[in-house]
Amino acid sequence: MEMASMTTNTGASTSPVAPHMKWFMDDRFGMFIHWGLYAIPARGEWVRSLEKLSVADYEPFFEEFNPIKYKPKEWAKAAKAAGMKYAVMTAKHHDGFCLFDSKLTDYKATNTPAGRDLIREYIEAFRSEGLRVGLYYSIIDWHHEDYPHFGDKIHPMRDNEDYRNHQIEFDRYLTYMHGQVKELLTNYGTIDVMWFDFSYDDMTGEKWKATELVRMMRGLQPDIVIDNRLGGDKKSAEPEVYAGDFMSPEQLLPPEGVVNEAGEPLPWEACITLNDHWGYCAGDNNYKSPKTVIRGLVECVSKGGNLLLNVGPNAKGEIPRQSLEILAEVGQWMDDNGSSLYGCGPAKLEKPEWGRYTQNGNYLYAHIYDRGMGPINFRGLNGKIKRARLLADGTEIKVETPWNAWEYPHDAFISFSGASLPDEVNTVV
Ligand code: FHN
Repeated sequence: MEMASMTTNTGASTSPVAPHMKWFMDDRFGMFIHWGLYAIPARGEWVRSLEKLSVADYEPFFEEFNPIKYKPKEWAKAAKAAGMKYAVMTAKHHDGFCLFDSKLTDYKATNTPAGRDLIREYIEAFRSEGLRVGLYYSIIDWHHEDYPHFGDKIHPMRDNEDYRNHQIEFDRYLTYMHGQVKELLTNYGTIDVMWFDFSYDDMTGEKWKATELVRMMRGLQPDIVIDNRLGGDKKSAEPEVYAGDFMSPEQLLPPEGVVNEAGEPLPWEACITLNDHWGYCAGDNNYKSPKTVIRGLVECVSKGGNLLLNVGPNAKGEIPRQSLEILAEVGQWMDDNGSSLYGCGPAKLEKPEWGRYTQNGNYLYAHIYDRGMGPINFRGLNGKIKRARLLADGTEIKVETPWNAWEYPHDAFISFSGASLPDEVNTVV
């Protein structure tokens, strides 16, 4: 993918980032959806491996899968109301079950009592609500006969010997895997994100024939955004073709932004669960609060990244009530304050002790967490701000004098909007 220097929202040039990444870096907030047969045992998406379930043990779930309450339009509306701009849904997870009508396997949703192409319905529903659509695709496959297993003990191949001993079959598996990716990029219209999962140990890069795979993908959909989990070194000065378009930290927010060897900022997206599991887990009520989600999203954007927040629908096809309630509250905050995140990135200012800054062109946003009782000192900005307002309701803020945040009822923050910010304040996205 040719690398062209790209101006950010501020008009300032920044490190070379492919033009097709602009929407991704503007939208900032997406919904991750882990759904499949594992929603029936309801003990997370690794249940088959962790409990060493054989093909026969797992088969009943295939025979009974019938999500009668699956209404993807409701999912899309919930994502949109939460302020999410894109989604990524599992087309196939490690158990090999395909939620789409693949012609390359019988192990698919259209052959279960569901009898539906669940991915096609997801894509149509989310697009109709104006969200971009991504697909998660597991390159690990515990079901495919040519993906080497060890009896009924299921775990990915761990070393070259396993790979060498299974080369012939594995090449057949790669033909299958590449073929399914081609189906997904051919039969479902524009796909905005392809989220592969995952390379490990020496099972990386060309072991997946990743160069051939990505070249095929770019031939079909040149502007598709691809994650970094086919392997390779995205931080390298010369990343491999398959090194992907963004880094994908998981269940953590990087301490700083993510940069390459040259110190240039890289696109990144933190994928985080709402409770403790990706796939539906009936007993997991350890949900993050709306405030935790909001502050996590603000932190991502303040460091130049995105947040992909996961929901795990149940076997009936419903997003858990607790998830919906959290998303709705996050959405109320986003209604008032989303402009401080969409199209924004880091401000080239030291992180203030009371919270975080984000910036978009001449608009600087102060996210004030510690409202304490002391006056807030906008260090280095006093006297340089044209106008300051509370985003939630437009209240004027006079920042020339020490600003007493506690005087305002809002847990929000202010937007310094003005014709010109201090010269030293430039955005690096
Ligand atoms: O093994 C998967 C896991 O089930 C889940 O899909 C996460 C999401 O990023 N990725 C892998 C673990 O890193």
